[in-house]
Amino acid sequence: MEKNKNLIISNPPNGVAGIKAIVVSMQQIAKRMSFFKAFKILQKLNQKNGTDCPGCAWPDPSHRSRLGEFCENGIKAIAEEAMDKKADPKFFSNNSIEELKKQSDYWLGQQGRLTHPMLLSSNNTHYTPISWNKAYKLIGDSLNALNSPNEATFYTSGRTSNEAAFLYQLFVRMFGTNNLPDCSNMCHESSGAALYNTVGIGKGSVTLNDLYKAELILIFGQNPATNHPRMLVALEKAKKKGAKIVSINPLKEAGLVNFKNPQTAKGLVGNGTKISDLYLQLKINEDVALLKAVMYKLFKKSASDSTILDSDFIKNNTIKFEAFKNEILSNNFDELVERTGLDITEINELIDLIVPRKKIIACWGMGLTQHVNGIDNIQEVVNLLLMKGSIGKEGAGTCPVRGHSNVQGDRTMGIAERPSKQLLEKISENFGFSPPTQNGLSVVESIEAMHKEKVKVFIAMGGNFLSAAPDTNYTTEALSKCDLTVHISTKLNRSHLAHGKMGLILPSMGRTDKLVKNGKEQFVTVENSMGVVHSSKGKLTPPSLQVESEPIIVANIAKATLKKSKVDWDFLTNDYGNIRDLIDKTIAGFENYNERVKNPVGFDLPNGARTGNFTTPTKKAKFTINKLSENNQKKDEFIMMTIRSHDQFNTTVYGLDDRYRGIYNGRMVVFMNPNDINNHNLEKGSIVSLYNNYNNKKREVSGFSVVPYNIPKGCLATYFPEANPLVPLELTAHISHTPSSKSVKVKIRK
Ligand SMILES: Nc1nc2c(c(=O)[nH]1)N[C@H]1C(S)=C(S)[C@@H](COP(=O)(O)OP(=O)(O)OC[C@H]3O[C@@H](n4cnc5c(=O)[nH]c(N)nc54)[C@H](O)[C@@H]3O)O[C@H]1N2
Ligand SMILES: Nc1nc2c(c(=O)[nH]1)N[C@H]1C(S)=C(S)[C@@H](COP(=O)(O)OP(=O)(O)OC[C@H]3O[C@@H](n4cnc5c(=O)[nH]c(N)nc54)[C@H](O)[C@@H]3O)O[C@H]1N2
Ligand SMILES: [Mo]
Repeated sequence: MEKNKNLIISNPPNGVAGIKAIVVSMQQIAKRMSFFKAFKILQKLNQKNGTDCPGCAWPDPSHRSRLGEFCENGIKAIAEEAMDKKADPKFFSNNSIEELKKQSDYWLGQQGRLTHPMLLSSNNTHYTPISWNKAYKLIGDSLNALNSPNEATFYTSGRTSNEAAFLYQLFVRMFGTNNLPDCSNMCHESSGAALYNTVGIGKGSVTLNDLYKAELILIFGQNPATNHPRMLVALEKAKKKGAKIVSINPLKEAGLVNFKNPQTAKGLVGNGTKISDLYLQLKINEDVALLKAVMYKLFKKSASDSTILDSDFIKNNTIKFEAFKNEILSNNFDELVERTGLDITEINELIDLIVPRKKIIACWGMGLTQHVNGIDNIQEVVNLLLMKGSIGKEGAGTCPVRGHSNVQGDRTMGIAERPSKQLLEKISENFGFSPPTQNGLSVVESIEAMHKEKVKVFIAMGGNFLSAAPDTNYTTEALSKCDLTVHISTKLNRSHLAHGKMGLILPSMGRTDKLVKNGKEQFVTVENSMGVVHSSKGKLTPPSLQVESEPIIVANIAKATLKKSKVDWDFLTNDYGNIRDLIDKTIAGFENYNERVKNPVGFDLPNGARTGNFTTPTKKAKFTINKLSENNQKKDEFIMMTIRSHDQFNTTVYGLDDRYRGIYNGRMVVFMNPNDINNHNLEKGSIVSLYNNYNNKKREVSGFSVVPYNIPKGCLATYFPEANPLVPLELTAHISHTPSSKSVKVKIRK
């Protein structure tokens, strides 16, 4: 078969950022908006009292760079959200659904901001304009026609503000269901569940200040140069203060090798900072084996050196230590090492770094959470920290690096399909109704229920459910079986094309849009990855007068649906401070919300694990026993991870390059070890199909170009969402139900 002539495969660089990052950012802006508009928003981006970057959830330092407190990918997020082009009613009349389906995700995104509410009525070929009032009535009537509130499901993506999220969950519970799946289900759910079980809070424990004080930082399964670029600034600072950094990742990610800080003059012209002191390229999903091997050796060494483990901490602050220790020592060390694919000397180097240090931070991303044993991965990381007494004190602790800019806040506001008893009690107390107590549906469960026609109305507050979810073909079928699908969105995406019998697109404001209500400029609030809550105010004129804010859309859906409601929805949306007053009364940690959020740097939410006051039932942290991954890869099978390129934000594709991996002008690629390429009689650029047969269902994608890459043998990497048709819906993590999109077994053929 012919090769893809447009695709350029080159050697990945030895480091990231520098002047090139600034050049690329400027090009992205030039393509999408005027420099005047860009300047207006960028000078306020992530500044105190400014606009929170809609991109990732990395926190802002207390001192903000005057050169600009943002990164290349933040600029791309802004340029994409605030682009001048518009997908208006004329665009929809010129393009049928069938025509739009043929276009790429990149093309769909480049058509511009949505400007008007649009309806796809039964059997129509095009979306056509509908008034807001008619749209709200259609939603209210459709919800009220259901046999039970559980026949509707209400998705949330992590850019939604605290105010919108709080109103949304309140409305959904007043309507009568806990069907509140959200993007966390596909993301850090495993972190939340594992941390809650072991240290009593489903969030990370560290602050930026802790990172600067750490002696050792372990980075598992994360690619910060692309996904949290400003984390590299913090890592550089930590290094300057003496921290050692270890990266544990099957891929050699350039940003974890060397970083030239574009926020400093030195970073622009100098050699940059070496980030990782040690880089362990283990096989996909063998983190538990590595951790067990390390802890095995720590126990052996501690027999003759009592300073290695923190015995006082273990004795006073933890439970189940003996059982854990026995399990670790029951392993065969050599077998563990063998599984990792690493050399024993590399593992010994890691052990040598851990032995003398007590202030250890573990950071992680999707490389740990998106596996069947996602919870085991994270609990095993916690075990290591507990052994060393590395939690609940300065410079030490857990650092799950969250995805969307407010994904953590949405959960705090009650977007949860399995809500806590406390939350339901507070809602009942404050709003005079009994919220449903039965657990609701997660993302995967919602897809199954839609497919079985048990859920008939699907409503999404942001996101791109279809492209983000696993098993694309099955999920398309599931959505198309609904009576009504509703998307509250800023931009056109593939989910709008996988509509139910009727489909609605409701155009929403984004983080950069300015909102004035009754002559008063409104702001919203968000929570970053380290539990700091702060305000965010948009600066730009919204793309059309028809575009509405998320809280107002929720309030109007509630008014059109709920026959009697004790909540005065108009009062709440007349001034967002009124919503915050309700949050203040309902959600723990938000006392005096409106006052405290006036602080330009925001305020910290309570975090027991941070101070060593574990909020578990026993008030102690818990050691756990965790399973190794199921290691039954057949001879011709590969384990495939699905990851992000440098030019995308989840399903939003900014461009076709992945500069830090040497790929230009194409996304349909499969990264492969050169030995595997030879053994399969393939070569650089060969076009292949990837397929599997999980649960006797045939799944296949084709047209992928082979890229020789520094990746362990037997492992592959592809981009999400292109490879999502291969991710089996049923293959999910224990307890958290997170799709296992980092360990998909596949076979390859020409
Ligand atoms: N620009 C940009 N920023 C983003 C996003 C984006 O798409 N674009 N997405 C946002 C969201 S929602 C999220 S959740 C985060 C995602 O941020 P990341 O978690 O950094 O995202 P991934 O690209 O999925 O990369 C996961 C990393 O895990 C590694 N990995 C895969 N399998 C394993 C394994 O078994 N073990 C180990 N140790 N490593 C493994 C991969 O090589 C890769 O480096 O970023 C957020 N920020
Ligand atoms: N195979 C595979 N699948 C994955 C992953 C993976 O690593 N591999 N990662 C998973 C992860 S970590 C996540 S978080 C999910 C992401 O899943 P989602 O959160 O569903 O996806 P996004 O791509 O972030 O959503 C983009 C859309 O959100 C809308 N949008 C953007 N900003 C706003 C806003 O301010 N308001 C509103 N109302 N709408 C807005 C736009 O219309 C845009 O098209 O994907 C998951 N899927
Ligand atoms: Mo995510």
